[in-house]
Amino acid sequence: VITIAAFRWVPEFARGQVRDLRARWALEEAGLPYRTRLLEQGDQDKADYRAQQPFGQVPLLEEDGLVLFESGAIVLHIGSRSEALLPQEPGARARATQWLIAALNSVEPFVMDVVRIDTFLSSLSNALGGKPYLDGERFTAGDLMMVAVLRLLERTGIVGSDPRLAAYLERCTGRPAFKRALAAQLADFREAA
Ligand SMILES: N[C@@H](CCC(=O)N[C@@H](CS)C(=O)NCC(=O)O)C(=O)O
Repeated sequence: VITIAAFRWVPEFARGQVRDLRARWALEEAGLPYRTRLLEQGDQDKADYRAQQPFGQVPLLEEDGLVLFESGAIVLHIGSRSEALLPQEPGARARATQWLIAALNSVEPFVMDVVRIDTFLSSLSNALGGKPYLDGERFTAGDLMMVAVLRLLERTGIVGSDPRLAAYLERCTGRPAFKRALAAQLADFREAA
């Protein structure tokens, strides 16, 4: 029977998102029974697990001596046994594989950046704390660059969801020097139009 390695414990926010779900879902679609090997804290760094999964991650599939890691490889392997996941017809099979690779290679890296942005922005917000600027009472080049970067998110509403960062952004972009710089850039574009 197929065994899928998964973590026994993860923080609340990760529950329902850990990548062994991809393997479990594929097995459910394929109608294949499986059992789990639940890793205790620290198991992922032990030599025996690393010998099977070099990166110490989940999922890992084991079946009759076959050991596979990478959720994509696992789903393709399960799919090779199920028309529900990978059609027999070669063109349709190739297209299903194409979309699986698109998910992992073209879309997932950007999605993961969005997932991580919350952590980084709340750390930044905590670093700012109740101060007007990152280093305290006075504006520095650090604020200039931080705000130049945060402004890239202007159209997303992400910064606006943190009132402290939103106020910081307003404070910095309200500076006369910023307004002059922005007006000058936009004027150059207007002239060129
Ligand atoms: N590319 C791998 C990524 C696996 C992965 O990131 N697994 C996470 C859980 S969702 C993990 O094991 N993280 C623990 C760690 O990296 O130490 C896959 O798709 O299988």
